Amino acid sequence: MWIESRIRYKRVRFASVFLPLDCIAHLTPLLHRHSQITVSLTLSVGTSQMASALLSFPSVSPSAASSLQDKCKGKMKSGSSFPSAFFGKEKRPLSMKTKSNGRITMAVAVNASRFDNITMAPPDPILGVSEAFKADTDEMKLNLGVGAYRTEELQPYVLKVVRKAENLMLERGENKEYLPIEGLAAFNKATAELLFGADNPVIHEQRVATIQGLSGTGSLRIAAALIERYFPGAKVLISSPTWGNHKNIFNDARVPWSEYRYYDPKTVGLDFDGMIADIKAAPEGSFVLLHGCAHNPTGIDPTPEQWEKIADVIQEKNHIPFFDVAYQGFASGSLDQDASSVRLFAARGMELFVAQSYSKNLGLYAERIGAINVLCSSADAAVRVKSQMKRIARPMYSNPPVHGARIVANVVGNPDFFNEWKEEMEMMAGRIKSVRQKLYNNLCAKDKSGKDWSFVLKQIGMFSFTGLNKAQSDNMTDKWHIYMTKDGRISLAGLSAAKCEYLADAIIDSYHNVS
Ligand code: KET
Repeated sequence: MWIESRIRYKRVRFASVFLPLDCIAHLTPLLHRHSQITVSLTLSVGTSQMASALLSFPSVSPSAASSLQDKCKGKMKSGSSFPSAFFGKEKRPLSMKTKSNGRITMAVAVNASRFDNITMAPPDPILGVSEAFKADTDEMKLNLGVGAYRTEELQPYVLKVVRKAENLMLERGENKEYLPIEGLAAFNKATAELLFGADNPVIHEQRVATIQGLSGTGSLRIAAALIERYFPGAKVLISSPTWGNHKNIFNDARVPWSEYRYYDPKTVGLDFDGMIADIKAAPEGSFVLLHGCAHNPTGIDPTPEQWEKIADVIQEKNHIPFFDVAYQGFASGSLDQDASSVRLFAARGMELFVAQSYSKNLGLYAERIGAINVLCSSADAAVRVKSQMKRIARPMYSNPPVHGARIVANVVGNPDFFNEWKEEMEMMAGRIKSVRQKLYNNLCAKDKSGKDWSFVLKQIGMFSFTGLNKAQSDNMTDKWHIYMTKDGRISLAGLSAAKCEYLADAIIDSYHNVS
């Protein structure tokens, strides 16, 4: 018996052949291996032979078989049937259609998935590093990938003041009702005041539209959606390099972006002239994404004088500054000092965006607490902007989580807690500074090549941008079990004093012995 077989791959028919029935049986294992292949059989034979043909497909489900029987009713010769014993246990979709000439066509889709065109995504360049670290069993392993603070024992740290605020919340027995779309009012007030300063006129004039966001990332994403909706075609200028997720955020929001020069590998410092030239050259009315403090990944910030000049050119070009403030208080140890860049722009009467995060400075990484603030030129504009941000948030995640918002509101709202927080922040920033110094001392003492390692001390914040290239960074991981991002960034927040010497050895080896 010959059977017309149409073989399809990913819905495209690429073969139509007549095969002997025996051959169909040989096809079955192939179909199992290549689950995307669909074979349609057109049988121009009696139903008993058809039953035999179905035998070749042990994966056809009994329910599908009986539905086939139903559909065949009246179209097949009497006495024919499809015993369910013919069909195996595995469930496979089966459909068939009849043709007027009495030929019966079966399409047997063997485990064909609708997701066949979805390829494997690459691991995340930052969070993927933690996954690889977990899988390493070497006892010297060190995770300097993600920017997350660790104790000297390299353990995650929950701030004492956070524990106190949480205990207070437990005592009060607060409920779990939905928050409004814009988040917790006490949090929104506290976060805008922390950013601009409680006595800043922009607060009293109610010119800041603030909504609680899903930490820094979610807040940036809301702003990106607002730009896409209300500034169609406007470009976002992003520093080169920048935090690995910025481009993803704007890509997903379909906001075009381009880069401005920022880091100069020759001086291991700021390419200030390049930065200014690129901001000047951008189309008028672009958004300029700026790291409020502790630039990630370089650890290089403009000086106060340079900030003034950046503000000048942004104003000149009618651009809109868009600050990402993920490290307020963590860079210098002072909340006010780390907000000075944003305040400088606000004092010029500029309209601007600021995304805030409490992941690092309050150690609330997993609580996903942050905010998006839009400073407008009038209270009326702020009300309208806020209403539109709520409109964006509602279908995205409806309303934000309450726990982290209450922690922030309680810590900032209670003067004792607030002072304790500042002390703990200074302690964390201080520990990072001390391992930075120790790493530098070790690099200088151990490396006899005369290389200038002083950039390690000049950089600020959680990270050091080592200048190691991808091959050298791979060596750090493969040979020394030190996990870091492939752009050469190391998180000093994940380094202990005890591991500084080991890290220095690894950097020196990678720098000199790998090119
Ligand atoms: N902005 C910057 C500059 C930043 O470094 C981070 C996080 C965020 C925003 C967002 O953090 P969130 O937890 O959404 O509030 N950076 C670290 C973690 C990460 O990549 O998600 C990091 O660079 O390691």
